[in-house]
Amino acid sequence: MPHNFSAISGNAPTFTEPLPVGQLYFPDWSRYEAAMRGIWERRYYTNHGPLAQELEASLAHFLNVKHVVCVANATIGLMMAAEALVLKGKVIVPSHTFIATAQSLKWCGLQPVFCDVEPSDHQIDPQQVVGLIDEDVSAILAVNLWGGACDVASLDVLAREYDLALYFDSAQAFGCAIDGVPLASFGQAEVFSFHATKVLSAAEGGCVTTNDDDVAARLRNIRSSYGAGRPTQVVKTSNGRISEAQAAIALMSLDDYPSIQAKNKALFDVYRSNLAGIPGLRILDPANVTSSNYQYAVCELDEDAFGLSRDQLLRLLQAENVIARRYFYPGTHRCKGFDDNADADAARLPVTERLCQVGFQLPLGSRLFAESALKISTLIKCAHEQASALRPLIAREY
Ligand code: T4K
Repeated sequence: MPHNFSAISGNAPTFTEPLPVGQLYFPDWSRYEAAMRGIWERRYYTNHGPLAQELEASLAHFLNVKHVVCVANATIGLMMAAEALVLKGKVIVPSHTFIATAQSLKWCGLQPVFCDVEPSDHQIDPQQVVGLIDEDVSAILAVNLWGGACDVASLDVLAREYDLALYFDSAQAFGCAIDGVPLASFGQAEVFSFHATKVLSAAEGGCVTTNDDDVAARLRNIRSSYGAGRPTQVVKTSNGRISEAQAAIALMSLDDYPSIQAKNKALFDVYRSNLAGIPGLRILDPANVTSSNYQYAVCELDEDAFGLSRDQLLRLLQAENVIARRYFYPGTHRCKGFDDNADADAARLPVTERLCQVGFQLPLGSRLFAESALKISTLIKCAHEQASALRPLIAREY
């Protein structure tokens, strides 16, 4: 049977340019130039400058939260949050997340206790959290994944019942809301990423949000070696400052957020309607939120029903310049530094283990347009229909 994949036959790929995952927002050049000119004129690069202050105020308004502490990236934001919450011992955290979530705990001398996620939406499983609580656990670090949210209400009840700190890695959840309440004021703190691949971009950057005055004061002192805000004694300080150039990009990105979100949703809808009904393929809707940033198109692939494995499909797509990627691989519990009890952890993490084999992300962001999302969906449909012809042509190795 003939097939529709040109690259595998040695011809030019379907797309001339690689289509990566990630938002990759670049503001209009003239706006960027004007913003950089302002920085030059003020002769002020960093250290809580006027643009950083404007960004914090604008974000506090947008997110409806009392304190926004902007930082150099979300990884350092997570480290600062753990310090500001004065955590000790063990912290319950999902393994199915970007490695930075657990790494932030390691940098703070805390021990991650890995928890599984729900098969339906990939969010942390509150039922399993309960079973993992012992006297050494001081906190739950939950992750709001894929432009959705975990079961925040159940986690909140648990944290209160067992007197644990609860904070959120909301790196992927900027702009999302639960019943109209923006993610930012849940738990003791939330941490957002403004990396280039995120829906709000500072190129590199992030913020920690909280409604707690003392946590905010500690965060500001940790961020800047006592540089800004009410002076408070803290055990560790760092350099988590956001520069003026980063803040300038983030402000432009915030202005453009409504149109970015709308474009994401339109692209997501193209995928959702055109991938529907393909045997073995499932695209995840953002979980537990009343509004989503739709910054990710995350899928699962069942090899038996689809006819090809996830990795075989990714090879085919990547050859066509569709840089779809497996996320997350491997599970954090199998990564160096966290793998001392990998097999025992794996036995407790069956959903995470499965998702490492079947989960992937499709391109979605500034370089993608509806026509390309449609073409990608068609390629995936053809991959299923022509699986038996394609299978011998695809090397099994990822
Ligand atoms: N917690 C969670 C749940 C997270 O998802 C993340 C970050 C964090 C914490 C930590 O946040 P940060 O400390 O990073 O603020 C990316 C990002 O580096 C990372 O921010 C993100 N999550 C993670 C899920 O993905 P990669 O290695 O998968 O993506 P990367 O940088 O290779 O970019 C994707 C594609 O975009 C590539 O094909 C190349 C292309 N690209 C990338 C950049 C940066 C461009 O064409 N231009 C660019 O400027 O990690």
